Amino acid sequence: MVEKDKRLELCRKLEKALKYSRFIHTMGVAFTATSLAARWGADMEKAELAGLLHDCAKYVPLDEMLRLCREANLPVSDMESRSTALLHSKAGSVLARTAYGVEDEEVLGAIRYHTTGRPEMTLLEKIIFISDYIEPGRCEAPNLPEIRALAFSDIDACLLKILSDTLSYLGDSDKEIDQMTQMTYNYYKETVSGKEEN
Ligand code: DGI
Ligand code: FE
Ligand code: FE
Repeated sequence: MVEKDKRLELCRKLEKALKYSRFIHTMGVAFTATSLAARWGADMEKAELAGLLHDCAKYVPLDEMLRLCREANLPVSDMESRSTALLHSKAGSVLARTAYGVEDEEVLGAIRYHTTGRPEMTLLEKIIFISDYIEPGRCEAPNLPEIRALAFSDIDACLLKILSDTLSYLGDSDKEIDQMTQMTYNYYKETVSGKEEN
């Protein structure tokens, strides 16, 4: 687990950077991520750290997010350049490094891909993506009891269900679908159904 003093300092800093409701969500993600890490054999300290920091850039203004990504040489798509809802994850991975001193690439990757996922996610990336969706404070998404159970029984099937429900939700609300979200869904649709056929 994250060392005690470091964890206290990090939580204090996040409490100031986030709205109270977002801070509580963050604690829920960190807690859920450590539970999933214990279940699936991932590094619990990395899971906790990535969970704590995943939304660290949530309230950074869009122009500042763009500057962070530009300075870190991270490419930003057209759609991302218009949306803090999408860009906060990529910008968050930069801020985690520059403002919170995180150097671990696995942790930074889990922050970077927590909104859209990506094909061939690492175990830690899957854990943060899923924890963000199922932490105890989340209650609006459909199928949560089924998805929460799947998170502990079949992690890839869980991932696919979240991606499929997210695409349905975005389609129903006439929201533009990010290329990476679609690519992630396509990839896991193939791998999960491929597994079922064997
Ligand atoms: O930051 P959180 O609210 O905890 O959750 P998040 O980072 O998963 O998602 C932020 C928002 O991004 C959420 O409202 C869903 C949205 N999102 C994810 N994929 C796409 C998307 N929005 C659009 N327009 N297109 C996507 O492909
Ligand atoms: Fe987020
Ligand atoms: Fe989140």
